[in-house]
Amino acid sequence: MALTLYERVCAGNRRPSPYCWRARLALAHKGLSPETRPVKFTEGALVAFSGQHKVPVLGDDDRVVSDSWEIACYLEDTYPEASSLFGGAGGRALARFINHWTDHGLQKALSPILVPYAHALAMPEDRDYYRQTREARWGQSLEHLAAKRAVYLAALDPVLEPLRQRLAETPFLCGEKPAYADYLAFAEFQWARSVCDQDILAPGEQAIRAWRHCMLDLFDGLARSVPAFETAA
Ligand SMILES: N[C@@H](CCC(=O)N[C@@H](CS)C(=O)NCC(=O)O)C(=O)O
Repeated sequence: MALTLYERVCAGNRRPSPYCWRARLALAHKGLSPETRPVKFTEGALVAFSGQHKVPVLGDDDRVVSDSWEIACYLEDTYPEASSLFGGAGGRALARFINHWTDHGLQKALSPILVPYAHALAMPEDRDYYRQTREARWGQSLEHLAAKRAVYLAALDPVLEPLRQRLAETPFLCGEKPAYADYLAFAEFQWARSVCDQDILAPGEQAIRAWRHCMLDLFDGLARSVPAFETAA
């Protein structure tokens, strides 16, 4: 079996992509260690064999899967004997809901805070592309976004409330042990840790902090094993 994960790489070998962290953690959950292939923002052609240009892309012998959700479902269905990512059909449906909340809630709130930092840590040859695409997406300059950091941090606060509430109840979103919903939300914090030297959590954010530390320790410290800003942990 030859498993290959194509994932985003930035300056200093940083691995900031939350989508790629979803896949990395899902693979680790299944006890699988892929070979990783770094892909710069301007190297989308490297994964064109998957029929699109985004990462993550998983190669499993002659099978190719793109999109983090498709990868999670592929792993769950192809490696059913390993620990479950979802815990059954109902769990899969709820994990998909958390996927949508992460994309349209958590990530949407974090992006205007993190994008200016991510630009500074993109590969030098990727920076123009990153600036152009992100400024088009946000309809304003990166400098404008950076100047409004405090506003965006205040807007993040209520978005974190479901995490706060749930993590005050059990150590992980999925209960006593982590599973895919945890990887979905945690992957966003991996992005923060990878690019941002400022702590995005308020000092009193105990439950989310404790969860992040547990998540960083999983799989022999897989999420700690990449270059990052400890100040943001
Ligand atoms: N829905 C996809 C989204 C994948 C995605 O947007 N990946 C980013 C990782 S940085 C990407 O490749 N972006 C390409 C770009 O910004 O040009 C998934 O869940 O995997």
